[in-house]
Amino acid sequence: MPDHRGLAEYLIMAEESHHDVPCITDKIRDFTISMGYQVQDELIKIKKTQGHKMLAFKMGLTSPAKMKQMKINEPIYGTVFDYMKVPEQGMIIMDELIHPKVEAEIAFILEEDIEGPNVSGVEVLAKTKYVFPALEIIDSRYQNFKFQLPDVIADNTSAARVVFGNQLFNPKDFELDSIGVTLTINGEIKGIGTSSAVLGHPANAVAMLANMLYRHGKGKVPKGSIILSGGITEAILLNKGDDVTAKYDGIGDVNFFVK
Ligand code: OOG
Ligand code: MG
Repeated sequence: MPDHRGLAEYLIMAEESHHDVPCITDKIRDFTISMGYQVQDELIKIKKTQGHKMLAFKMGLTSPAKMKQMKINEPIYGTVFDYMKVPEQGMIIMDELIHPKVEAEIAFILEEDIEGPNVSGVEVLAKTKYVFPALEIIDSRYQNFKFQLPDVIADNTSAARVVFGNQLFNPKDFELDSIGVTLTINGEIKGIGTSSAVLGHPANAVAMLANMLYRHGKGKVPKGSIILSGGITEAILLNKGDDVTAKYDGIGDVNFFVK
């Protein structure tokens, strides 16, 4: 059995020192998905004892663009912490990160609990209070941003920073599966997509989260939870000086700078 706690500390050390590390699967050939989630659980425990609070759940690898880019075709979940939040029009600090990339997502806030095993996108929509646009800044702790599925799960799905749009929207007012998104850096278009890329409808990613948590014996997704449904376009590498804006049809813009 691998030392789950030790591996979680290895990844937190990489995050805190802003230095990438070799993949776990390079060292432990038979490191499985289930072990990956056990390391993630330890990592979350350590973060909580450090005083960090959970801000949101995140789903990852939910769109063809992301699955193709990372060469992994299975969705995963992780946890976003309070210290990862950067205000809209705020600054992310390059020197605190390793090789960050940005991706445009749609986030949900639940009005009621959802609990697996058979949650559907329709149920999620009925139990969603608000949706809003969100940018996720992912930062793999692994060298060259390359990993196998169990590695990225252990690494809390590369979670690093989030920037939330300022306005909340009622999901009933939108066709949530046909929101066009344009990701622009320094005035140049870097990514274009439509929200249907996320499992046909981003609510399906939230349903999948509930069903996965249930399968893993982790209970429900409680009301009030924020859930990031996964990148719509492929993730774009960031550089110092970047001015990043995502424009979402009908639900506004999200912007931040890289210092
Ligand atoms: C894993 C995290 C993916 C998403 O939205 O697809 C993710 C990675 O690509 O490093 O957050
Ligand atoms: Mg993401």
